[in-house]
Order: sequence, then C-alpha cells, then structure tokens
Amino acid sequence: MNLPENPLNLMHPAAEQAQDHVNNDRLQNAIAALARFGGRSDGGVARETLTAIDLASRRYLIDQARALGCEVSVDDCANLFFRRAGSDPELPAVLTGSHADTQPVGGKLDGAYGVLAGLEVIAALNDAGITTLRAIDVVAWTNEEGSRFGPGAMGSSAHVDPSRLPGYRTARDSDGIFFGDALDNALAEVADVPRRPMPLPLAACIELHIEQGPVLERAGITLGVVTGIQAVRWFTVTCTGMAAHAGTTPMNERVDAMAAAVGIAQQLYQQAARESAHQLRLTLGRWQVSPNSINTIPGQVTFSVDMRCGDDAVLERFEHALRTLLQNATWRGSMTIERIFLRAPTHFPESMLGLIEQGCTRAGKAAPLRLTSGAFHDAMYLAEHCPTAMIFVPSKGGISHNAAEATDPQDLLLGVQARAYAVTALACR
Ligand code: HGY
Ligand code: MN
Ligand code: MN
Repeated sequence: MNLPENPLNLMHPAAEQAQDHVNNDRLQNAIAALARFGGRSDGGVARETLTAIDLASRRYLIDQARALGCEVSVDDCANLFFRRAGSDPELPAVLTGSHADTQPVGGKLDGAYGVLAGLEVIAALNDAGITTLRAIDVVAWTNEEGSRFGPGAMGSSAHVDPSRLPGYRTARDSDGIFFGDALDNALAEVADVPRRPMPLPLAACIELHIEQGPVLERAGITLGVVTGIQAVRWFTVTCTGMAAHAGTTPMNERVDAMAAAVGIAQQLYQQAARESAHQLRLTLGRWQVSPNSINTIPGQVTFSVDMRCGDDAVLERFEHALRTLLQNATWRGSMTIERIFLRAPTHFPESMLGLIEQGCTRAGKAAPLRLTSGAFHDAMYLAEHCPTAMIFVPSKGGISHNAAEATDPQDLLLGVQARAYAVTALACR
C-alpha cells in the first residue's frame, strides 16, 4: 500500500494551517508586554495572585482578547475565559491556556507563556480564516502558584469542583488578608465581564508550559509530550516556645522555637536522603519567625514543607515520618502540623498523547520526548474533568521560579505551533 508522502499532512489540514500561521514576533511582543506587569530590574516578574498588579494584568489580557474578537467571561473563582466561537455553539469547547500569576520572584514565562500562546493560537486561526466546529476557550487560571495563598492551583481545582471554593476563601496571606476578600475584590474589578457557571463541560484541555527543569535541554530535544505530573503535598509546621532575652537566658533554660524547628528540619533532610532512590524532593521554602528580633529568642517559628514524588506511597511514608517526628519531640514547647495541599500523581490519556506527538513532530520536524512533570500544573485538575494533555518547551539551565528563567525564542515558537495543531484538530472534530 502506497503510504502518503507525509501521513501527518493528511491528518488535519486545518490544524496544519493554524500551525503555519503562528507568528513569532507577535508572540514575543506579547510575552514582553505582559512581563511589564510586575517587571523587576533583574528581568524577573513579581505578579502574585490577586494583587493590584495581577488585576491590572488581567484587564490587559481582557483587552487583548477582545481585540482578537473573543467573548470574555469569568467564573466564581475569578478564572478568566477568552472564547473564540465555533460553528456549533452546543458542543463543549476545547480549553487551552494556563495561569498568569507568578511567584514572588518569578520569570516571564511560567504560566504567562501558556496564556499568551493561547491568544496567539486564536490570532493564527483568525489570520488563517479558519472556522472550527467547537469553540476554543483560552483560560487564565487564578492562583496556580499558591505562594500568596495556599494551596496552589486554586482556580482550576475550584472550577472542576466548586465545593472546594468555600474552604479556599479562608486561606490567608502573610499580611492576614483572606483569599475570599481578595477574590471578591478581583470579581468587582471585572463587573463588566459576564459570569459563567463552573464547571462547564469541556471536550478536551491542552496546557502548554515551560518544563522548569533540565530534562529536555539535557536530551537536546525541544518539544516534550508530558505523560503525567508527580504527586505533591504541602504542610505548615509550627513550633511554639517562649520568647526571652538573648543575653540573660541561659541555654539550658530556653524554650527556643528556632532550635526546635531547625532540629526537625535537619531530620527531615536526613529522611529525604534515605528516599533519594525514589527521587523524593523536599523543600522548606517559607519561614516565619516571631518576634523576628535579633536579640529575642524566637517564641514561634512556622515553616512550610513541600514534598514531591512520582510514587504516592513514598509521600505517604514521608508524611508519616514527619508526623512521628513531631509526636516524639522531647521539648517543653509545642509543635503542630497542618496539611494544606495533597494531590496524587496525574496520568494523561494515551489518546491525547498521540495527537500531541503529531503536532510536535510536524512543528519540530523531529520526534518529541515523553516525560513526567516535576512541577504541578492546572492540568492536574483538568485531567479529572476532561481528556487533558500538556506540551513542554525547554527551560535554559532548567531554571524557573527565578528571575533568570528563560527559553530560546525559537523553542517558544515551536511549542505554540505544536499546541495550535493539537487544539485546532480537537476543535474540528
Ligand atoms: O510549584 C509548582 O510546581 C508550580 O510551579 N506552581
Ligand atoms: Mn506554572
Ligand atoms: Mn510556578
């Protein structure tokens, strides 16, 4: 049987056209423009969720989407949706996009690339004059990072299961502001935008994101087909002792919260080293000390625990070890633990991976690499709602959650082209 010259070419003509109309200058200009919202002198971006800067960036995205002819809507968790209509309004839409909030010191691409690439796909479809059967929704999820209000991925998880939202509203940031109040303020700022119910039925979801790790770069391969996302758990541990004078209090009479916290931390790192064969990753990223004075013995220390692993049983074992450490601590003060985030491993369906591979192969003219995501993403919740997949592009030096985060512009282009192909193919069936 004579196979067509390039079987991919006969797969999705509209998808090829969309892929070929992606415009790199437009994409790079969009990335630079959004990065100005919270832009830092070191080239990084500080745009934490629902801050004034984030709200300003949302208004910018709404204006950009409307200029592309999109219909804009917002749900009860302030997730923004930019819709390009399809020919059959009854059919569930294809969702793409990511998040626009950043870490306190983030980069220009984490999340933002995925949102702006979604708008670029719409611009490419407009340029190509393509009408898809299904609508395409580009989403900007609220609070994916979880750095200001924990847990992460609040917007996407609340969208697929609204029963989560009341609990999220009680989360507080380090200034004591409730997420619920920040959310109400954000919704008031977009009172002109129609509200949409959550969840809405969706045909499929594709998220495009930077890898934020070293795998693609070390493999020398530009495009990644993400097969799944590792499990994650977050905790806050609080050690409460007694504040006292640094100079007058003998060492053996202290109830020093920092000494206790550091002792627990050291034992956690030793436990993590024992699990290194399972690639367990431990981060104690945020410390709050009270009264945080150079010459007062800390009365209270709260620190965060972020643990990740592809094998949930390892996290279960590690959490048990952490709780046992706290229970057995021989100390006159008190220690409490609160789990604020738990997500089991995510696996994306093979049916989606094949299409993503087609789009990546045609864009990159080379086979993409299959890999698991070390970072979590909103796609981990969408995967429980509709057929979902992710595309990665490399991060230079594997660096992210850092002002130095960067990806080669040509790699960014290929990622958008791969996504344009897959999203269009899904929206035409
Ligand atoms: O923490 C994460 O994995 C994501 O980048 N917010
Ligand atoms: Mn992200
Ligand atoms: Mn991130």
